[in-house]
Amino acid sequence: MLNTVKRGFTCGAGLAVAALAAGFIAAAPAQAGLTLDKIKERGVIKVGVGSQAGFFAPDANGRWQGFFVDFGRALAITVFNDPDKVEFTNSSPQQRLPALQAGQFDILLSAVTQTITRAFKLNFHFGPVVFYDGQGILVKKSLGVNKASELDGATIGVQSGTTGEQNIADFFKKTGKTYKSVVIEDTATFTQALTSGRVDALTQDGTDLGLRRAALPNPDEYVLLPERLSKEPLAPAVLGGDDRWLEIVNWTVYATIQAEEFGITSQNVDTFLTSEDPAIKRFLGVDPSLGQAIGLDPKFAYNIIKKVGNYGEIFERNLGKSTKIGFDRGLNNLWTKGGLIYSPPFR
Ligand SMILES: N[C@@H](CCC(=O)N[C@@H](CS)C(=O)NCC(=O)O)C(=O)O
Repeated sequence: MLNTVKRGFTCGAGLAVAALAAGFIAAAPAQAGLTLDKIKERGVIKVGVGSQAGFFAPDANGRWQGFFVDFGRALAITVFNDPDKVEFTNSSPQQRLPALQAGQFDILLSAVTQTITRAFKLNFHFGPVVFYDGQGILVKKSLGVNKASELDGATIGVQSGTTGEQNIADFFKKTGKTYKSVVIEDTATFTQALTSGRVDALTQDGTDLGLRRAALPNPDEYVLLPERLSKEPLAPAVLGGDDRWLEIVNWTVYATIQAEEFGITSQNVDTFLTSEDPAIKRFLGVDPSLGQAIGLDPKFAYNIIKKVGNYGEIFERNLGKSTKIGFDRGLNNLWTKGGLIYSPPFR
């Protein structure tokens, strides 16, 4: 039996039902071009984010930092050539999807998994996957469990509104073992549920759990089990119906990826301005024909790389080996290096 402490807006099939009940599905789609007009009039892009150091968190000065935050700053450069014309607002996984539907955000950069239900039932359109994740399970070491398949009868905390709710149910259906679910909305309460002993384990995106574990005073007392229960491709989400806005999101992300493939960084970008390579000339706007043809500042990619950096720099600065988080690139490496990160051509 599921012991549901706080059940609300859930994902997958559950989410569709909850959304229908709450009338979210009837939300009008964004109209072509209007998002950009609205943003320009307002002078700032409204971005919904989570709160998890490394992905998205305010620093000591209240300035938002993190992997997803950097893509928001890149977007502000494409639109305004100013990385600060973006307003980040924390919204829980349960609240953020209806908030995007209600037009409270222009975009979610909050580790949202791209799923078919969210596309068709919620009318969300997804930009490029910026992080390939998979659902994990974090347990107390004292539980003595080394593999997910050894879990039987455990009490497991799941965060409401996440894909994790459905995935964990699927997982236990497959293993034939039992579990008790405790559904929690608030992100701080979620971690406390494990540290206080209210639950034996937490399940969420593996990266999220890795970040939570790293932030604990005693991380060695917790183990992130090796299995990944699902595919969690995390992508920017916008409301369907405004193709131009979606394309601006797409090519902003692609600019960071293509720059890494070219070997262009925030440090060396100016040395590429004299390159004779026609593809690099187009990419950096030295040849302005591309920017003119698409109606963007021909230097938008140059400006992004100069001020925010390429995909690899964004990854390393926020999550990489030089940080205390210390993630490997893994699937999030370039396709030329065995990963899945790939940009279509800039031409
Ligand atoms: N990818 C999953 C989970 C998303 C999620 O909950 N992500 C974590 C960060 S990795 C989060 O936003 N936590 C912060 C919060 O609860 O405010 C989904 O789309 O349902």
